[in-house]
Amino acid sequence: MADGKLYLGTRRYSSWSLRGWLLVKLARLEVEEIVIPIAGGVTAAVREVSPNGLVPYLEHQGAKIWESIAIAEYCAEFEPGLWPADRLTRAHARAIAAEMHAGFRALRIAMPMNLGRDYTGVGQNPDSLADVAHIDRLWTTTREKYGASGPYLFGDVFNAADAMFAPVVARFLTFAPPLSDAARVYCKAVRAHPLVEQWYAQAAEEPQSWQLEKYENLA
Ligand SMILES: N[C@@H](CCC(=O)N[C@@H](CS)C(=O)NCC(=O)O)C(=O)O
Repeated sequence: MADGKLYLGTRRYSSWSLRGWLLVKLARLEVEEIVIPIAGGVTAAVREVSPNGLVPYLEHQGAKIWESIAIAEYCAEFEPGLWPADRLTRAHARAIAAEMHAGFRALRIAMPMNLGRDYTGVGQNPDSLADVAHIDRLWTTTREKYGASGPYLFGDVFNAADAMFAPVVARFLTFAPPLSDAARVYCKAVRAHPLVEQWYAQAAEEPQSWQLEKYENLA
């Protein structure tokens, strides 16, 4: 019996839904997943259920949580390993996760998530490339300092920071902007994570009628 509901948007496109879903799965919350096909702007069905009119939106054991960064903190109450145990390392993880939540707008506009297309070389402009370079540096310096024990940002555990950046990995795989070798290796590791694999597989099964012209013809 489910303890609540997780509202998501079209898996193929909804980068924020991917974050929320990964966090909920990593915390092993038992919720019913409700996928609403998004309209590519304002989706009436999302507005009807979600307090901020956006997905992801989580209802769990009486708690109502929107905004993916708040979902991360809520999930970490059930699975503390979502953040690193060491205080200073945890501070860094929270800082980069929050930076992702707040920023990289140029990248998000120029390279919208689409799990089913190859848009190699599309979406590159000075602002989006500056975001790409900044993220590459963030990943590389984080992995150099904290990631020695494994392939993820903080080593062998795929944590909340990885969940926040997973849709960026998806964008980089679709749009193939210039990346360092270290960033490429990180992208491969995230793509190979079983939950990311599951999300891609479920996205591939969505009805074609959910696809939106504006995201399918960027090239
Ligand atoms: N800041 C929000 C962003 C959520 C967001 O923008 N979600 C998009 C889908 S990726 C959305 O719901 N857009 C409205 C719609 O499609 O109707 C969060 O962190 O959860």
